[in-house]
Amino acid sequence: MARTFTRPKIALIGAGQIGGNLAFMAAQKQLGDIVLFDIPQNESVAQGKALDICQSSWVYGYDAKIKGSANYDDVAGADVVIVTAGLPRKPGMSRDDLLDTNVKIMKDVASNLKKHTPDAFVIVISNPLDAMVYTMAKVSGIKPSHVVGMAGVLDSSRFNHFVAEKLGVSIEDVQSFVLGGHGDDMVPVVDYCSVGGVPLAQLMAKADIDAIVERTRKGGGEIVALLKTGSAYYAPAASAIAMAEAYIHDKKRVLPCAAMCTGQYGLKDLYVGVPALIGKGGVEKVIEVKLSDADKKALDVSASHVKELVDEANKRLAL
Ligand code: TXD
Repeated sequence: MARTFTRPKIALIGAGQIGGNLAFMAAQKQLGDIVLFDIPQNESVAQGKALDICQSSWVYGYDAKIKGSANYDDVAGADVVIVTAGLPRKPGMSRDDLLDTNVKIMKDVASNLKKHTPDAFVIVISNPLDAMVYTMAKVSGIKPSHVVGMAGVLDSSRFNHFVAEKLGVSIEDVQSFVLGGHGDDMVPVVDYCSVGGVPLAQLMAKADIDAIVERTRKGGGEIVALLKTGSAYYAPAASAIAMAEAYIHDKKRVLPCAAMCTGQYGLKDLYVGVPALIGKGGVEKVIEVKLSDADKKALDVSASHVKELVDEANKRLAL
């Protein structure tokens, strides 16, 4: 019996700034066929972006079916779903300020994914991230290994860029990860940051490291203030694509993601940023690392903020 091969199907829920870039990046990497989905009043934008990306295919040499839609029938059966549905921040807003509006949107999306893509690997990007990924898992009922939040890859990538820029080294040789919530109390774990295998603390003064930690924590707000009309989209899209690729190609990557903790780091039944092993089984393992007392305390503070956000989301879901 000849084997039949089909390309993976990737559904992008939200065809805005990040959604459009997700579609273009996924096409260029030939990750699969793509459905760019948005609400009916924005369906033509989704269709226009999909058509524009199709018309780039000859230049880049990618083969993929790319469709814009506002009909969940086109999303049905997707292998990977990446969710950016929701409002972005404007200057002066915190990620938490988005909770009221975005939890309603996430409930709508999650209800549809429960029906149309119950077996998909779902990557949530919408803010406030830690509450949105929790809402997705709770409402969709999709198993926790297949519901994950994108934040740590972005935050670690920001940290790594600042380190590479300060030291004048290749970004390829900087490794680090960020734990905790996607907020101003996130925890870049400096003890585990290395440059070409050399611990960062041997290469950079503490004051400079502290400045990079602070700039990373405020990295999203820095871009919101510069753009004035929304938040970052290139690096968030690239970060989510790395996670999707790890799943589609069973790469067993170890990436910082908002994953369900079931006791790791002393955290139970909470989505929080941790090192996660991602392969064809989704989040196949949450990796626990030894933390200094200071970093453990900082993680506990960040996790308590996540818990507060989740409590607020639950109040709204109960309405
Ligand atoms: O690291 C991270 N996780 C963050 C996440 C990094 C940057 C941005 N972060 C958040 O992603 C941001 O605060 C927003 O909550 C989301 C999406 O940001 P984006 O910049 O892409 O916002 P846009 O351009 O406004 O796009 C959102 C799209 C828009 O086209 C809406 O029409 C659509 O979402 N939308 C919906 N799509 C489907 N279903 C529903 N219900 C819906 N409601 C709005």
